[in-house]
Amino acid sequence: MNKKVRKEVREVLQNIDEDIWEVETIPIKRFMSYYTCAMMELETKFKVLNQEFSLNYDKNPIDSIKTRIKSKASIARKIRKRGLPLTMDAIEENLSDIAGLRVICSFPEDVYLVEKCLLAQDDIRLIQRKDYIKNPKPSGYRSLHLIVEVPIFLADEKKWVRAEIQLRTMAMDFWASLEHKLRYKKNLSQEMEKEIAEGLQRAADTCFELDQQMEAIHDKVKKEL
Ligand code: 0O2
Repeated sequence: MNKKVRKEVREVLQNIDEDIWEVETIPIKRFMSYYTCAMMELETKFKVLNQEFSLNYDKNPIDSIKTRIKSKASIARKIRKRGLPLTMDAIEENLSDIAGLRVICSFPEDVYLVEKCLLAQDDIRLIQRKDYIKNPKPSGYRSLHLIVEVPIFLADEKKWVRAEIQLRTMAMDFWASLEHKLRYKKNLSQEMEKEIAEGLQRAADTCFELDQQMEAIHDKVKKEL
């Protein structure tokens, strides 16, 4: 087979893969449902923590929780981009963000408090931790990222499933949501892109300062109580 034909065959095979992946077969449905279950387990853990803090300490460290399951098209894109085969084994081994939770906290100290309480639970395995609050990304992005494994209990087995948790303050979330929208605006000149990136970095610093100010006020209020 010459190079061109080989390339064509490979493309056809890849497309067939992708078509099969998009079909809602029972194994694929089951595979995806593991991630939905892990997401639900984790969401409940955060809700329980918030409830407990609200009862015992009269505070709610968590403002809101957003959850999402990565779409199958997006999983296929990511796995292809990494040059991996589109198989359930490869996906399970290499993608950690199929189940995603975003936990929005009131103050920076709450981010670390919620992290500590979660990781203290004996059914949580920490796989990876990236602190983009202490070490922001060049874009200005701040968040605490945790990859964890949580057990899900099925009818006849216990399965450890991975999920990505992004913990951040409301100010960090406000910045990240808008930056995400603006990043997708295309066809900008290089000069304009640079200007926007600088503007976004300044805005990220403003959000950080706002967090610091609010935390300082919060500390004062706490001392008065
Ligand atoms: P989506 O749709 O949000 O899920 P990896 O995730 O392993 O491919 P990486 O870079 O090691 O790659 O992961 P990292 O740094 O932990 O960041 C992954 C996620 O963090 C991103 O997911 C975003 O949600 C968020 N993130 C990281 N950097 C930025 C940033 O500069 N701006 C914004 N708004 N969000 C950011 P995805 O995969 O991009 O997409």
